[in-house]
Amino acid sequence: MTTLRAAPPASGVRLALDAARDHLLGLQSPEGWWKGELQTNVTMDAEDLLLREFLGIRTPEDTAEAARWIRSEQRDDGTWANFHGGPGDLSTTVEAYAALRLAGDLPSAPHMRAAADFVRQAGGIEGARVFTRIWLAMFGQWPWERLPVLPPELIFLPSWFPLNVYDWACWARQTIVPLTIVSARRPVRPLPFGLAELRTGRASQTRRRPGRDAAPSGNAVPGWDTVFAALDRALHGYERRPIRSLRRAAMRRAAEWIVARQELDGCWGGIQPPWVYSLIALNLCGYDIAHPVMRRGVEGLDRFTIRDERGRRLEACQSPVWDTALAMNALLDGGLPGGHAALAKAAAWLACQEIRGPGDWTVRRPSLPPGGWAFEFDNDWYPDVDDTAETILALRRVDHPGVRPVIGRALRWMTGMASKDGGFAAFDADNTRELCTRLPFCDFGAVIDPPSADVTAHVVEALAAEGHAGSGVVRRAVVWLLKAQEPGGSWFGRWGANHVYGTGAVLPALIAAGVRPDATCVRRAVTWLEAHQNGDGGWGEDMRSYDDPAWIGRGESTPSQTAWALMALLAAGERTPAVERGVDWLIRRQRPDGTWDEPHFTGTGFPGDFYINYHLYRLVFPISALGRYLGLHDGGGEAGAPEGPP
Ligand code: R19
Repeated sequence: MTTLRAAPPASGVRLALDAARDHLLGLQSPEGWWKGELQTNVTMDAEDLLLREFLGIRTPEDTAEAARWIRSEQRDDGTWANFHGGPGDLSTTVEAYAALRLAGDLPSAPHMRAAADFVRQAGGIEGARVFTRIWLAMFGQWPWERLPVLPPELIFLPSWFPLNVYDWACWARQTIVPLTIVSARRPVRPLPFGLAELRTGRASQTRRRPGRDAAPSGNAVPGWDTVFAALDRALHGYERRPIRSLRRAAMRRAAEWIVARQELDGCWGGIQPPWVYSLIALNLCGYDIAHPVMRRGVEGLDRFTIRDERGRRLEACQSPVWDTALAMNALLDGGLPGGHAALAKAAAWLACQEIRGPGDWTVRRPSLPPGGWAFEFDNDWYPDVDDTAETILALRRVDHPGVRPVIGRALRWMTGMASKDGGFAAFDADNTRELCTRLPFCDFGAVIDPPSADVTAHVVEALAAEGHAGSGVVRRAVVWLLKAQEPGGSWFGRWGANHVYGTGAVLPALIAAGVRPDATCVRRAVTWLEAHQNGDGGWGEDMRSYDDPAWIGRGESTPSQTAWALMALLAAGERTPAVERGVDWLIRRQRPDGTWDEPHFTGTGFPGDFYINYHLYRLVFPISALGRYLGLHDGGGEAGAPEGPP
């Protein structure tokens, strides 16, 4: 198994690290933050055109540029995928096709014909996700009658009642509230073309997703599908004759709920789905395009738009806080002194981004004072525990006066966000109502936000670094993590791909919390990592691992995943040939300009459904791994660090 290759000489590692560090320093914004592109899939761009068509603001220039991008992402088999190298995705291909039809591409063109062939063979519009069919319904290409109903009256359910809006994960909540308005109004704004070539003519079946819906797991409640199918029929009946005054009040309340949650930059929740559906819902409630709320919303989209030689594309979300925290941790791991000007500037920027007010999380934790950070520039209603943990880890290492009170509030908020079972989720505490996942409406993406191993690990790491390793909160979180370990020794990765990410997060956290490197749980994880190292010395795990267990721990080596595995092994005290080969892989694959290529997506939005290529991951994680490797190597990292500004 182990090839006999000498350990990479420390001087080579240092050179690689310095080049990477310089590259990262060069990417910092004048304001102090870092932000890499957040690349996802063409549903963003297709839906942007459909949104503009719906609102009557679609221009020929935007259309041509977006179409150019969408065409450039089509693969040879005529399909569009949700991640690099992934299989063609039915819903994504339907949406891309519809957008290209808007742009004037003819069904007879070879690339369109190939796409339509795939769509029909993969189940047609009838088999596409609910979101896709809602888009088509808005343009008269799918009957509203044949979509699951979610009535706006949902907004009146009190927060203790099952399926009330606070039972839903925040991203689903913000998406569903506007969609209840849209599906109550059932708008149809016809297109000058049809999409008959994408139909199979068969009845639509509920979209089944491998690994989640197929075989009900132990705690799934049998019979709910039947119950919800009956409920859906009843709601369709109600939809025909709603109680007029109740419906009017519900629409008004839902619209107010939405308007109250618009952020300063015009977005909703910092993410694309709530943003576009909120614009559509408010438009249907009578907000015309000149209304300040609408104008700010549409103009805000512009700041999420990237334009380059391949055309125009939209980011699903932007990650400045996350990227800044990761970049700072990487630079510090890589030996930059805590007093370096770049770090001071970043720390000052992060301190300004602190969330100082209540949000939707307050519903479940009403007496918890605010603190912490969101992922984005503007998302004050939805700070998250993951960003807060990583930001604490970064700020505490920087010599900057004035960050201590910010860290104190963040620690208090983060600690208060523990779920009842001792684990931590991203945006809410105790957001675990499985019932939400059973609704026929919910055939795409996670709709609840239960604790995950990766977020729990980041919290443990931050609390331990701050001297709370012995606290009850950390002890319960560690027990949660130990229970979550897979039989094979790894941990599932909720927000990164996949078991390599989970294990890469958990091992450093357990060690920081005082678990000994020779503990059985650590040894089992080390064994799992070593068993999944590729022959080339790197690590990689394909997104298909979320649907097919045969892919767990398997995939082409990537820089970020190799770095995660290395950080786990280094935390466990490993100084083995496996580590040397991993470090060697990073050094050999580094580009002359100091960064790495990473076409593979290694970030997870929703297991099975939505994936992210965070463009800074290829750089920040290798820097951390190499820096930690050298630190161990030298017995306490004194990497020659430049002083002063970059
Ligand atoms: C760790 C830090 N994180 C905890 C934050 C990660 C944020 C990733 C950006 C997510 O952007 C989104 C969010 C939601 C959606 C949806 C969606 C799916 C199902 C429903 Br119901 C509603 C919306 C689709 O695309 C998205 C992108 C890294």
